[in-house]
Amino acid sequence: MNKIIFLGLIAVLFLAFSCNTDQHSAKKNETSEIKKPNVIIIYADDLGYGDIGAYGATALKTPNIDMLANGGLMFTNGYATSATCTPSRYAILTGTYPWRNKDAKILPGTAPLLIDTAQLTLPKVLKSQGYNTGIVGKWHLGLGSGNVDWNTHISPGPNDVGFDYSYIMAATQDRVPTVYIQNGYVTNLDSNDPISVDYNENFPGEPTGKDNPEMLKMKWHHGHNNSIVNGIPRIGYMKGGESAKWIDENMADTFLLKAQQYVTNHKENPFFLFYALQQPHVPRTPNPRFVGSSGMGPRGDVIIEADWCIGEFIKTLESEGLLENTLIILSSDNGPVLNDGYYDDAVEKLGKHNPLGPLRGGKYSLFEGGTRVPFITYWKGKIQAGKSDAVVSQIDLLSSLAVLVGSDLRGQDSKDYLNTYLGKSTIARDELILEASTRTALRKGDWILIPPYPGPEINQYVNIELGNFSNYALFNLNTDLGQRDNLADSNPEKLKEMIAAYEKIKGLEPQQIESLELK
Ligand code: NG6
Ligand code: CA
Repeated sequence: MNKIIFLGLIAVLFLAFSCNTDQHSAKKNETSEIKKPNVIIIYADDLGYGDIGAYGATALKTPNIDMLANGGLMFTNGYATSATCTPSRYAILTGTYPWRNKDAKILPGTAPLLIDTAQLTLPKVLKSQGYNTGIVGKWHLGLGSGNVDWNTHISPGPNDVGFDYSYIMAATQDRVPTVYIQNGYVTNLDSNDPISVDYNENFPGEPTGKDNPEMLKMKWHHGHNNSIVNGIPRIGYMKGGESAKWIDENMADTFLLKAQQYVTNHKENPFFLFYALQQPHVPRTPNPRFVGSSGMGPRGDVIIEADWCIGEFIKTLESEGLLENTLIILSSDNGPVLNDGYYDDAVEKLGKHNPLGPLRGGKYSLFEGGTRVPFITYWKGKIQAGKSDAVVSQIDLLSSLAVLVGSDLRGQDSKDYLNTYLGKSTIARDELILEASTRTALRKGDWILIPPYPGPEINQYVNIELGNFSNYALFNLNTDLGQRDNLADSNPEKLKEMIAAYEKIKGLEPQQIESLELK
């Protein structure tokens, strides 16, 4: 009797197993026939809403970005989560609002990794669906877990939060260490000339921008007066690593080449590439090929250079036959700034160009100019060319791309707007928290609520209006895109509704609401 049951069980198991393998192979055939699309995010640094031809710039020519904008979907209400870099990058990669993480602010080059290695990230989502994942360019999300030794394997870093391949600069072009790091190792490092980095104290005998102006080829305006690398004074002190130091004027070409190589090496299988351009962040160091190309000095020249890089990169996708199966998303991490710490003629040679377009504020600002950025989706043959006024945010890319690649994973604050990104729907994000250096505002429909914050109205150094008000400010973007008309007093009903919505998202207690109102 027992034997019969046993044999029966074996038969059932055998059937179940063979059925399962049949299903499995059917599924495998299906997926190998329809190859999953590649996903590429091209992420500029400090590129303004008005810096691109398609968005209205006439003095600056950006034909390659315009090709993406005119041949794809150009969003006029696309947002970075924040008006500075680190928090925006944190949000696009984690789908979590940066104000939930108290450390998500502009980081020094020695900061530990900001993203928890256990946290869900966009590259992890794609990896879970069989994608190879790569990042080339600016990181600025911290490395290691404190006291990084730059002379050995640097970890945790991008390769521990979902990227299979990384070729990065640690922080910004104006911060040390001024070296490239490939999969956790500083490239071209001579072990006899080890790197030391300190953000508090200089190393004995090392020149600085402050004390050695005669050594500078670019002068500092504010900050940026610590170690000198390639004649450019930086933020932070660095010693050693001579052979590993980057050449600023070659940075664009270097990142482009690595991005192209990544594509070529991974073209056979689905891949995700985060191509994080360093332009037009300071110090602006166009390759000699681009010097003078804009007539606007280095800031304009590096935008022309970035546009060229994007053109070359697209040519690679084209020649590899990948354009029809690749979704390209182009955006910027925050709004524009002219003088961000160096004398580089950005203000003096601006002429009629307006990097903000119709917006108010700029980088560091709670006004629209801080967070509303160029935002383009392009997919040859799949996305119909057009313009979209739908409110979209980079924070939603994680969950939307999860849907694209067939994953059930979702980010904490990230929602699925895939069809909006693909132009199949006009559904917009209903509520969006905007952030500028830990201050936050709310966009809901056409309305913007800016809570009261202490501090100056203008950052005098960069000459940007920050959006600090002594009381709640309310704007209607439909009638007042430039945010000149504060409707808080004349529209108390709307103000109340917006405050309630804001507090609900931010999760503040009622007492905190009162104290904010009284400020
Ligand atoms: C600021 C720097 C600015 C820029 C910014 C980061 C000074 C005075 N200013 O602290 O030059 O580096 O940090 O920019 O040091 S971001 O785009 O990476 O957020
Ligand atoms: Ca930036």
